[in-house]
Amino acid sequence: MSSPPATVDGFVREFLVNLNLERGVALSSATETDKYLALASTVRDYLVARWLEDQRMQRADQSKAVCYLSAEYLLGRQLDNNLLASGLTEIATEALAACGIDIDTMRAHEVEPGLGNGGLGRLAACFIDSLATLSVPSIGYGIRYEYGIFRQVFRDGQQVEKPDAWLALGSPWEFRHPEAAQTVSFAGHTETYDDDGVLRSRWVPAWSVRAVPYNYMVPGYQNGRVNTLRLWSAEATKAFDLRTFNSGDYVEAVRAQTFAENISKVLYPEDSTPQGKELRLQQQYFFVAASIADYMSKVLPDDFDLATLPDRVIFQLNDTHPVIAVPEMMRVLVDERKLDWDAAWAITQKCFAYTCHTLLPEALEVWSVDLLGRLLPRHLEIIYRINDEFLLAVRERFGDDERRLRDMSIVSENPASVRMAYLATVAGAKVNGVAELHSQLLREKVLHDFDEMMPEKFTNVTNGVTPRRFMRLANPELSDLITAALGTGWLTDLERLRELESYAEDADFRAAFADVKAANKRRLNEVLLARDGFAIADDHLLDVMVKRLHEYKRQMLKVLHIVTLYERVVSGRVAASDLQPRTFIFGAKAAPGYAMAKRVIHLINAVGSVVNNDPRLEGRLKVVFPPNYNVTLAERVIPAADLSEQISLAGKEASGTGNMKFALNGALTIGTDDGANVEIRELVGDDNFFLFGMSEPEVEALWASGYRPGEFAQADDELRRSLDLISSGAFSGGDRSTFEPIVSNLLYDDRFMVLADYTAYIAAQERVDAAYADRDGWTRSAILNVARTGFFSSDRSIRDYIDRIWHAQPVR
Ligand code: AZC
Repeated sequence: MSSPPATVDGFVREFLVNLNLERGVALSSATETDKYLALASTVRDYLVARWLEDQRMQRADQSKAVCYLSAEYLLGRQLDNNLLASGLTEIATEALAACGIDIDTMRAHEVEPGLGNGGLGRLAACFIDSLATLSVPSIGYGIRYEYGIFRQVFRDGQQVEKPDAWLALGSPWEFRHPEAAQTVSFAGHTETYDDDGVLRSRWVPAWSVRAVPYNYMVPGYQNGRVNTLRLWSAEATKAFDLRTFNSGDYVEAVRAQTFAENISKVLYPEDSTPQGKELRLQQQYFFVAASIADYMSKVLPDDFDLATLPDRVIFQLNDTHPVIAVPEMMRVLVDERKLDWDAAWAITQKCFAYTCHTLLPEALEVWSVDLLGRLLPRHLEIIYRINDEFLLAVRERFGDDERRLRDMSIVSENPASVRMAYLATVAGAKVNGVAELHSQLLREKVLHDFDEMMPEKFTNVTNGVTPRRFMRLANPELSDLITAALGTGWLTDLERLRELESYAEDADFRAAFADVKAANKRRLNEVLLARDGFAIADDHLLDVMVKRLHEYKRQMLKVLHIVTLYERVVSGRVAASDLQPRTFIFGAKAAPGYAMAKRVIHLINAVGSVVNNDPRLEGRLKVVFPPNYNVTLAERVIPAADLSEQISLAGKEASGTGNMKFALNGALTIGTDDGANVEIRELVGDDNFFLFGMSEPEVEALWASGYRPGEFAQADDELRRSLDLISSGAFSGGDRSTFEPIVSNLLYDDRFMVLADYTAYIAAQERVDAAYADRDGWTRSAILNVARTGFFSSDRSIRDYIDRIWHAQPVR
């Protein structure tokens, strides 16, 4: 098959055909939705031929493929990315103009698929972009949630969650393939049977659902490569339907259908704090079982020698969510393909690798033996056997070290549960953290015993972000400025940004760079005015903290900074005219069940409404908290930012990826020595980064010596005044109880040591003000941030995965 001609006329013709034949409307009567859907189909038409060809090659080719297993893909809008990748942006713009349509209204019409919570899901989206751009044969597997991450609204300053009906306008980027459905089973019991003289186990499930794939094209950046993202949707099986319909119980049949379809209904909105819900385990097994069956049946030839499977595929486990794939692979190999256990285990251990994204113990998934046994009885048996054999190996190596055996057991006692991170570590060929410090702490702390036993498994791959979306699309003016200086090619070879270093010394370039920043602020102003009615003043330093709301990320430290500045003025110690004008932007969703995080959201809004309306501040401080921070908003906020807030307690943020996006767009970072901040600071240099706070070893030492947050409040007058102001009801209409739990938590518990880092943080913010006063010097630093952070392209991350873990080769 061939693509439509890549000309304006060709595009117009294809667009009108789609409008007429797919939407059944004429241009004169088409709605915005009709036009948007026809436009999306048109862009798709240009990509399909390459896509089919790449799928054919992948089947024919013997090269190794990467199957990225992730429960989340936080894709963001697709239209612009697909236009850019296919090189059609200009043609499409002109073609639509010829039809009287402004392409920007089409862009704005798209609802982003929010099929992820935050960093982990967005990382997966960056990775599939880079895999395609590097021409690595790969498939992304995941879940097509009918409802993605909830839409956040504020009522009286408090978060309210609304369902995210992202499919309501239709989803033009997907192809449903019912003929490629897989059956996924659950529950029931296991039994042994005599298979021609061999005693084997098998699973007799109680119920099953149909997993229907929806395929999405993942185009590489202007390289003609189109990979696949395959998201599974749950439907009731035919057999199930028939049986109940035949029994005449219509209502029961429909209920059964709803039950099955619940599995892919909604994304769990917990980021880093899994709830151990049965439906979540169903989701996890549902998508990995379908993905493994899909890969084995659709991609591999029928006569395939399973012993060579590790030469053909690596399944990358994006955190613990897909780890049930390990016993599933064993079940397929042993029970279905009848391999003996040792041969199957040897294969399995080479086919999986595991990425850990956290250090918080509460974020490591654990499933109760009881639940696993009920839902996946055969898998539980397999896990027990894997564990028994593993503990034998531990005993062989370390003797009867009961402490070690207990601490390393995949199955823990009281309550009996399965530690999925341990299962992944035992099964995986490699285990990686997502930034240098994180990988080091993983080895030293979370998985210390495993590192002692099998150090060769552990490696690091520092995260990255796609420069196509987060530079070229989000910041077209900066991209043009860079291209004018360096020529083309840097978008796929981001280390070339280094060549900008000399431009930092060029006054004209600095002026042009500052103009771009100013233009991005004006554009953000327009977006926020239209979206939420907020205005951003041109002359304010734009200080941004956008990320999930979590105590370890320490939005409270940012709040205390704002309250401190406010208190200085209202108490008369500082004149408003002496403040550096600043606008603080927050963006953050809280998990619906996370009470403290929701209180902090309430407090930010409350502080904002007081600060923004107090005439004594003369408009010099402004707090802006647009609700429903998502990828689309990130693409507007990040390019406008001057200051990037990366202020987690050292040792808690595995990597961060927002930190990279800000630096690449010329914001300076104020941050702790945590996650990838460490690597950003090493690259940009101390002069271009505002470091503050305790290092991870200092945090440990303070814990060990007995942390008493109250002592820090006693020692810093301004800290005490700020906490008192919050307690006094100044931000809650005089009500002292509203924010009391936040203040007491800080004074008496403060797990994330906000008070211990407060003084250093305020001092660092003063250094920020001083630096910003020299605007030209600031711009110079901003340019150096861009020039020196090309390392954080997700293309580099993917190359590291290839070299250190996958050993798969790009196919051109
Ligand atoms: C996040 C980490 O918190 C963040 O630091 C990292 O940048 C990101 O993954 C990508 O690696 N983790 C999660 O979102 N979720 C879990 C379960 O860790």
